[in-house]
Amino acid sequence: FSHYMEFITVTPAARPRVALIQLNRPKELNALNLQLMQEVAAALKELCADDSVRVIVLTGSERAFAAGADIKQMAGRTAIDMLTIDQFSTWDQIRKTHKPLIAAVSGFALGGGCELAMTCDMIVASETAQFGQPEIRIGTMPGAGGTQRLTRALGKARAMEMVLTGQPISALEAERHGLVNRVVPVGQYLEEAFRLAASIAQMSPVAARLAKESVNRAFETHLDEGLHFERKNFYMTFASEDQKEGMAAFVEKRPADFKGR
Ligand code: CO8
Repeated sequence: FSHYMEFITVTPAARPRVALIQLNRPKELNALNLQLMQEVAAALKELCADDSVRVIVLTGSERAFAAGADIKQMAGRTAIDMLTIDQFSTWDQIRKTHKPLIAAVSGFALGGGCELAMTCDMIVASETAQFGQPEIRIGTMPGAGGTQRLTRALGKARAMEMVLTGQPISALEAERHGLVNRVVPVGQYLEEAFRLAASIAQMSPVAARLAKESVNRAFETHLDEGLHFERKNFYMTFASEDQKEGMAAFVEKRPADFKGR
């Protein structure tokens, strides 16, 4: 089934075990107003609680993944308005989604749109995708992780150039620098994202959750602490039925049937 919020469309069973969230504010190129972001966070929460969903794909339209924060909504705000609105608590909820989250990006991924794509675990891009942080051109700067995530992905010099000039990069450049997983023709980006999602959806959701947490940890801590964290999560997989099933299936030369227990 499919249910509708005002600015997004959620399809819990878009593919077997794969849900789709589509940003759906086409006239504004999916500009991310506060309500849209709250809808995304609420949808993710619901999909995370649904055992039939193992992987989530987040997409926009062919023309725009998202053209950034809603400039018209932000234009008159004061610093204290921004502080009290505290929109980034919504972003923090999105970031903490424990199921694998894949962005399927076509067209504009600018400002908050680029940051939203980078908040996902992986990015599948169409050839027409462009990634940029144009905030400097409107007298501000990235606020939802752009200066941090671009710098980690592209290195200082390139991130600095993007953030200080506002000049976007193409999908192919983004792929070359490891910002996106792959680039495909525009007619195929969503299918390709579903294909990637389906391959992950076959795995143990317990192992996927612990592995995702561990990879993310690499960005948050030093090596010794990261290795320690990884080891604990690795041990924890041995508490799952899925680990027993996975290894038994290997020995018995049959496909594994992971239950998420
Ligand atoms: N906010 C509000 N409306 C927008 C936005 C936006 N970010 N982007 C596009 N729109 C609207 C346009 O105003 C226009 O509406 P209307 O028809 O009513 O005038 C409609 O979408 C179509 O846009 P254009 O006519 O401009 O379409 P073009 O094809 O000529 O240009 C562009 C497309 C290049 C994407 C252009 O629209 C543009 O430059 N948009 C703004 C991009 C931008 O600066 N983004 C950064 C915003 S700031 C930001 O993201 C801060 C992030 C930190 C916090 C994150 C919290 C969410």
